[in-house]
Amino acid sequence: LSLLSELRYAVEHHELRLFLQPKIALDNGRVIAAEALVRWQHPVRGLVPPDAFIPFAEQTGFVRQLTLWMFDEAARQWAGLQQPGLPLRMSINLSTRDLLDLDFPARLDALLDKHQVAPEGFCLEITESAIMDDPLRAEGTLKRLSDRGFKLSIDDFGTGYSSLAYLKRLPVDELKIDKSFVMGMERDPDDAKIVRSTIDLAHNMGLSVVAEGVENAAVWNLLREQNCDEAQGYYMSRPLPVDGFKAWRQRWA
Ligand code: G
Ligand code: G
Ligand code: NA
Ligand code: MN
Repeated sequence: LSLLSELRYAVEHHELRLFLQPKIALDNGRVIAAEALVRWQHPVRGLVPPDAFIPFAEQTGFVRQLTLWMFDEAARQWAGLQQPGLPLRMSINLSTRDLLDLDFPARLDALLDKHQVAPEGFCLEITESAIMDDPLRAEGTLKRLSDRGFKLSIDDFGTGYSSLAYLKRLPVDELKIDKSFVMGMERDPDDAKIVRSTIDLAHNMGLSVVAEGVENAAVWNLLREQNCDEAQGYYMSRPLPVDGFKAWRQRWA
């Protein structure tokens, strides 16, 4: 069986799982968002991590179905994750393929409709490199998504080749500092400078900034001192199945 037919089978037979990892406000410790990350519960191979199939899904174009499955599942779970006075936004990862698909915004609309949820409840994460594959086309899709009310985030910021002049034109709300810089900031002065400058850059452009890859209290504290807005990482929680996430959140609160 080819990997592609196995993946098709996986979607049809409910083998994909949506895991969630919290994004936490550094000033008050509140859980304000959760990033949806896919896992594959394979009947024989066990829980398969996305690195084992996302690159393949991107090459073959299957990733478009995967993104829609993730969005459908996130929208289905959305209401069950809201608490009074504590709205929780869900972040979904997009790929280049989604940005090139002219029907993509309409497909998301249909899923919002199906689950009766609003676009403002979702953040769409896009890597710099996905945008730079076809910047004009990406810009068009991102504008349409932003006009609809979706929040947009630039993922793995600092690792791609986008120019700031170009990013300035995009209707983006958030920058996510790549985890390589965050994980290195305690021991590597260059990483520390990159993190600090990215926080300043984001704020000067009126954007919110998230540090991913926060693995210990020291990094959490450094980021807080530097007025970083949100943190995500193993120090607070690994990506968890939805039930596990809900239980973790009760303990965290
Ligand atoms: O969850 P984990 O850190 O193992 O993810 C590894 C890689 O797979 C990351 O680069 C992450 O962005 C990617 N990934 C995880 N879930 C999704 C998804 O639903 N869609 C896309 N396009 N990428 C994902
Ligand atoms: O590419 P993207 O930024 O979407 O990928 C997020 C990936 O980073 C997920 O696979 C998640 O498991 C991983 N991740 C999240 N927090 C940490 C962390 O603190 N340390 C490390 N090493 N990986 C992390
Ligand atoms: Na991401
Ligand atoms: Mn990232």
